[in-house]
Amino acid sequence: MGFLAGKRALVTGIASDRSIAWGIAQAMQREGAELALTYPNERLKERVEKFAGACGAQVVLPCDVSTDESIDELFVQLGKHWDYFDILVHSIAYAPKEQLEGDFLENITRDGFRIAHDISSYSLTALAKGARQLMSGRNGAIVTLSYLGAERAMPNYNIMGLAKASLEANVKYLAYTLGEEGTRVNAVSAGPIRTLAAAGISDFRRMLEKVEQSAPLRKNVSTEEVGNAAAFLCSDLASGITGEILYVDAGYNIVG
Ligand code: 0WD
Repeated sequence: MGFLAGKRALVTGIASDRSIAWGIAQAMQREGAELALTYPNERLKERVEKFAGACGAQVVLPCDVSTDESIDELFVQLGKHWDYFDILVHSIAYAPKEQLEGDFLENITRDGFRIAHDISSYSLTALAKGARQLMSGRNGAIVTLSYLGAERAMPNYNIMGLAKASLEANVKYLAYTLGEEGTRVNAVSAGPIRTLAAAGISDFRRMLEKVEQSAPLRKNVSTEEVGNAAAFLCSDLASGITGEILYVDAGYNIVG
């Protein structure tokens, strides 16, 4: 029996078979969880439905985290299928592409700042707010995805570094707030992985090369490795862990 047997997990952020959320969904399914998936727009609907078929998810619902209406509707619709659930996976980030390259000060705009923080950090708060009732009192767990650029200035990551710093603070405040209800909140800080979101970051290839050369394990991590860690964090095996940022980066954060 898997370590997530009997748990229900809502997974956001699957956009392709390279998505970190897909690695997480596969690990959670393997460990016995029942899944529901979301898609952000009509363009991705069919694709996410295929992924749902592949991981046995019976519930597939729209959710664009840029509006409260869409988030409210997600939980109304989810409530028709599930009267409770245990796990929320937040694997969502966005910033306009021109904000993710070159001179940070030259390229940053008020609007770029707002969008990056809204979609990449506030969306976690908003989803946690919407999920609160359905998750309360179940030893539930929320997990999100961060990156080392939250703590260190890195070339091209720019505005997303600020948004990830906000996301990590968000994890701690949510953990503090939801702890009394038995819900734990953690982040996985993943090493670079070539996904659709990563394609928006200028010179991403250099980041991959640097990790491969200098990380203690001399390799880049896979979505499977990130998925396994996220599944663990959301399981009862991690019942003593909350407010934590867990590095799954082949050890890169300890060097340099
Ligand atoms: O190197 C990497 N790939 C790393 C990614 C290293 C460390 C962390 N991360 C983080 C990302 O910042 C993000 O928070 O992992 C998370 C997942 O990203 P990913 O798996 O790398 O990228 P991707 O497969 O593109 O999934 C991100 C998805 C979107 O994909 P697209 O490609 O359509 O932008 O976030 C979702 C969407 O599915 N998304 C939204 N979902 C709902 N509403 C929205 C939105 N408004 N915007 C984006």
